[in-house]
Amino acid sequence: MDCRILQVGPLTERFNRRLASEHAVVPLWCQGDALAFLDGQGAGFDIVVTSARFGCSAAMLERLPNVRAICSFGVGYDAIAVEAARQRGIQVSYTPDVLNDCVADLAMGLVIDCARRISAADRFVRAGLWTAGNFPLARKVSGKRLGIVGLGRIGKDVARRASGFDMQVRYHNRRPDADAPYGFEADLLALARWSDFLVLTCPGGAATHHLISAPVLDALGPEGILVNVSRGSVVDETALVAALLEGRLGGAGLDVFEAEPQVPDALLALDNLVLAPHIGSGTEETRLQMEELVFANLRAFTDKGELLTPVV
Ligand code: 8YV
Repeated sequence: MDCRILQVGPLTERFNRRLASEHAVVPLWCQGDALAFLDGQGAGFDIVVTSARFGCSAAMLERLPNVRAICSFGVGYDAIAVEAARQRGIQVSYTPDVLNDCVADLAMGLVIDCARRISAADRFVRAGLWTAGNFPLARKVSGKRLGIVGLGRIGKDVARRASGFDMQVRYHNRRPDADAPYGFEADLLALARWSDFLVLTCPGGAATHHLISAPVLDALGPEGILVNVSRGSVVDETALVAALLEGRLGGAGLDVFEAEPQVPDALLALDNLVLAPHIGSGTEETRLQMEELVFANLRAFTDKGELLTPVV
């Protein structure tokens, strides 16, 4: 089937080139005002190719009357108007599973970096401070208590890694997972009080918006460490900044932010914080697998009208 594809934003050079060589593609980011362009040309597209970052808003979808599939690069689909798509029978695919390892690896990296202060120690050595005295003692990781908010596929991979560090693991979900060998905590505040480390691996979107509020941060407390590899929207960032500045929270490892790539200035000045620029899935190996999965979905749709990894 010949399909006209609207690509919402650029991915890797390799991906952009391959997509353009295999399909008739229009790059939306090169068309000036996106909605004005779609007002005129939107009816000409059958498939949208996008990513977790660029998404596909309801306003865009309204201007794409003939679109039948949205193929997204990424596991999060909070930026895609999934409900509007469902109502119109538009299929949506994403790239689950292939990035679990890398996101879970980064979560553990942030846990260890926050506790052992590897990044801060690196800054200490580079600043020539070692000759003047020893680096302050840090905090142990092995054997500590790790709470997981959102025990999905990535959360389970974090839990397995934490078990390898002899950590105790408990989790908070909307419902207990009968197959999970970890303690379920229905009360998020109780989980935060129990945890030395609270790791966020839940989806973004309206259901989890500001789930991590001032009371949760206070429950985690001045020795507690928050690690966020899910979405910036899950944390009330203003409350987080205040808790860190006032010493009510021990530290944080953040890969995601509310208005990324903007990071609040107040965070940049703090040393009990590890900041990463949304690199959870950002390895050569994983990004290649994510790309391949987008192309496999496109092929399945153009050949058989069915997506391989649909959002359900
Ligand atoms: C993005 C992510 O896909 O998968 C997700 O949900 O947040 C990342 O892996 C990546 O930043 C490209 O948008």
